[in-house]
Amino acid sequence: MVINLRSDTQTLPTEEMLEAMRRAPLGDDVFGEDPTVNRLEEMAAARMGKESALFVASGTMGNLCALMSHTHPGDEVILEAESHTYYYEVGGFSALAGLSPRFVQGNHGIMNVDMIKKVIRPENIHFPSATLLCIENTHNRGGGTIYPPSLMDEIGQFAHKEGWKVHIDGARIFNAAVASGVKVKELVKSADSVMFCLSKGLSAPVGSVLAGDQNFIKRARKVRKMLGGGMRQAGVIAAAGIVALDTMVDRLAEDHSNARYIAEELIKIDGLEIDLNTVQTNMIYVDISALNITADRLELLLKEQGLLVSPVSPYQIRLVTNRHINSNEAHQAVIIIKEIVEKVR
Ligand code: TLP
Repeated sequence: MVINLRSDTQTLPTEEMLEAMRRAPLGDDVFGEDPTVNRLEEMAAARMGKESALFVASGTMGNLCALMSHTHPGDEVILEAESHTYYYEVGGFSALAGLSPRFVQGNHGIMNVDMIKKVIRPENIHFPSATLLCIENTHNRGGGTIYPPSLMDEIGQFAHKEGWKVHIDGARIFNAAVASGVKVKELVKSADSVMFCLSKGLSAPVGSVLAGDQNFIKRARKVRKMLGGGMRQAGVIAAAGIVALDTMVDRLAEDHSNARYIAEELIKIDGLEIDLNTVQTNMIYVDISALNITADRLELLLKEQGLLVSPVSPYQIRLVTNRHINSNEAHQAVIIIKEIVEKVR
């Protein structure tokens, strides 16, 4: 048996999703005629409390559509220094959106208004004009950390006063909502747009959604087409997304408690460092600097024992709980890690 803690992106569709995919009424979504896509977009817009929504192939595509729809080439985009958009999206913000980045160093990915104020530059002929602020909630490289709802509002209001638009990379916004006991709508109300993924903890095989006001989504729909994301009978995958929204949100709490359990057990092992404060949702970042091996080597040793994890820097691994991991497997994962660490220490 393999225990896969590499990412919640690795989750497989449920039987109910596969059945829904088989039965989904279909049409050409480029013509706006796929009833299943339309239904998912309406559902998603309602959940996000926004006027409109757009089904996209991936989180990366959703973020890029947002960036390109909010800005013009040459503008400055304000990003957290470890944000996914900067770190893992192949530099699309610069290569395709033509944006110049300005970084804010957050606290485990979480920015506040003072931190943002520090990077603001006055209007000057030498500087690009900032037009967009991006917030990642939960913050992946921060450890799956959550923005307190009031902080989201404070930052949103501040950004709007500065004349910037606000986009949320909410790939895991439902994890944030479940962990903080607040409706997603509340978390995103001060943002102009939000992208969330159906294909992570929610277990759909493919797809993300971008939500915002009607004009914004109209522009984003065109950008999506330009990027090759006009997916025709996309209802076949949107159907799984509908089931994901209907059935997979509340159970994220189970992933969070399994992550907490794993983290609390792993910190008891000599040679492993975890900042427990950052274990707020379904991720555990483990620092292995005290061991004599690299994260790549540890990944390999764990794989030989049937445990899959992700190296995320030379001496750091990441574990992500998901619906294929129950409490027994969480326990098993701890035992495997303990045995290997004791061998290499
Ligand atoms: N994250 C993946 C990898 O790309 C690192 C993962 O395994 O965590 N925003 C955030 C915050 C994400 O974590 C991800 C994916 C995305 C956007 C992009 O989503 P996809 O993979 O659908 O393009």
